[in-house]
Amino acid sequence: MTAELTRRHLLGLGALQTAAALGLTRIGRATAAGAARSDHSPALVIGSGYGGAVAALRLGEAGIRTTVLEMGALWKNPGPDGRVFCSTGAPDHRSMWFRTRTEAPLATFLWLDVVNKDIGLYPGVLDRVRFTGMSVYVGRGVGGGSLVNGGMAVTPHRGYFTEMLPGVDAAEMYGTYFPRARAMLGVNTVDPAWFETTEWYRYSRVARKHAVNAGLRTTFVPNVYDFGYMRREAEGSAVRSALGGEVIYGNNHGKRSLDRTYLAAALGTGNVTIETLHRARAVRREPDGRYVVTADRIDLGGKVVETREFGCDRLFLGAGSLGTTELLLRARETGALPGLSPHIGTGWGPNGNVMTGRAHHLWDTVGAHQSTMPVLGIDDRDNPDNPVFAEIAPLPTGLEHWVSLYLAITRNPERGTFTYDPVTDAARLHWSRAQSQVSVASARKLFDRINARNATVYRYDLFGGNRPFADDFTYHPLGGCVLGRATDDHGRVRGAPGVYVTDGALVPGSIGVNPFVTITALAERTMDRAVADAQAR
Ligand code: FAE
Repeated sequence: MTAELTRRHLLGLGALQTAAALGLTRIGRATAAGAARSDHSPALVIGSGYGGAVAALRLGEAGIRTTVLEMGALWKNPGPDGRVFCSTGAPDHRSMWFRTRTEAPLATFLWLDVVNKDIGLYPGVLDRVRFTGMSVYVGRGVGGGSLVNGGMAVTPHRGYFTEMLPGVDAAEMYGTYFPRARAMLGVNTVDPAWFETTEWYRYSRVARKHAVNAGLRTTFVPNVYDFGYMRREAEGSAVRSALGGEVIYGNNHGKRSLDRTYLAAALGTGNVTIETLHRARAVRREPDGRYVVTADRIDLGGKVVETREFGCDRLFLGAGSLGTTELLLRARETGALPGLSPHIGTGWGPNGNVMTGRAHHLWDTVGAHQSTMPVLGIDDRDNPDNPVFAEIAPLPTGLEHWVSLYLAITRNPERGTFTYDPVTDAARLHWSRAQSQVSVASARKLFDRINARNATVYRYDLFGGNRPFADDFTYHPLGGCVLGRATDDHGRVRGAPGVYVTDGALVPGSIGVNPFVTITALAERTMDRAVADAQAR
């Protein structure tokens, strides 16, 4: 990290803390006393996840004044318990986006309704967006998915990347953009010697043993959680986060989420302002070629307290696969941007996600202590008959439960489509349970083999409906505005000059591994081009 970057990070972190301390919804240069509220910026970014954060930093660095609109909250202020986020074991109003009850991926344990809890309505950090046959988990807040995800930072195999995105120069991606993304995100790996001995990863070692018994290979998975911090947690010299059951409702410590990396650096340029609790809902183009985004500002109860219009010369969409697709689909179908491509809304997929659990023999204990950050995956990606990457996931209940949990990433070629529903003014996903069966069949092939070799069985008590496979939700929504189809090969939206897509909507439904490194690297590539476009004007 260069000195300049460090200085920027510090300045940006200061801006975030100041906004939190003062209870402001606006973060950045406009936080300064007396700064005028400006609703026109040369660049406007929607969303502050991976795509939005990369856009904000690279624009700010280029000296382009930029506003970021984020529908979620800034997560920096501790609650009465002294913590910013709640844990998975004791969720409260901070856990979920305007819900009265949590909707965790695991529905039950031993068929008992002990996982989900009643909560108060609040702009909590995790959302579950429900469509028929598929629901999609997403992060809400300054940092998007980085606030709630498992931190696994995986670079896809080059062959599969090229198959999925043939219009992208792979040499440039693997030589420049993937390394740049990993460095900026702060990717690190667990110390193998510590991994082999710590009680916190016994669950991974047991699952590895069973995979190896079945002739399978495992691989260490890099992560953005600071493993040095995790070791201090284990030694008792640091406050527990990954070792304290924190993950899907946020990590209070240890995780290098985007607010600590890209967004801090973006704010530190002095050119970037983030408007939180602002939900963009419409985009139109003025006769002079500028874009105007209409956004609702909501309060902590979800009530719209103000509707604002933000003008810009260039618009960067980083609202995630669902958010970006919905905004463009609505703009096309309502006639606001009639020239958009018919490909908007197509090419969506859940990255072949399937979750499953296996029950062990009594002697194969997984340990009551489990780190929430996965570090090992079953890597059968090179199997031509059934390529699967299955991360060994934690189930941190604080008790021995003899369960191995997995998130399998299969290569499902099925794709879903979004249409615009004028009655609800929302995008509707067309994805059937039959389409998920392709992923289930692939996961079943892998785990049947592991069960057969270890004389073990599936768990039927975890996902509701006595199902051993959860095929009705995804953590990895991808596509909807696919690179090279809805956009050109550089993320420039066809039919809307000056509009760019920088997020997971660009990836055509599947990438074979956890996606945020790919999303970040593609965003870096898009922003190189976008900044060059801006400077060429
Ligand atoms: P994303 O990070 O979702 O950011 C979009 C942002 O836009 C969010 O902050 C939204 O609140 C905001 N937004 C949406 N609509 C609007 C609007 N209309 N107006 C204003 N703001 C808006 O998008 N991936 C990995 O690679 N490794 C993992 O270990 C991993 N674990 C995961 C665990 C969980 C529980 C979840 C939910 C996801 C996980 N993922 C993981 C997926 C990863 O977080 C996801 O692919 C990225 O966050 C997607 O990045 P985008 O920039 O596309």
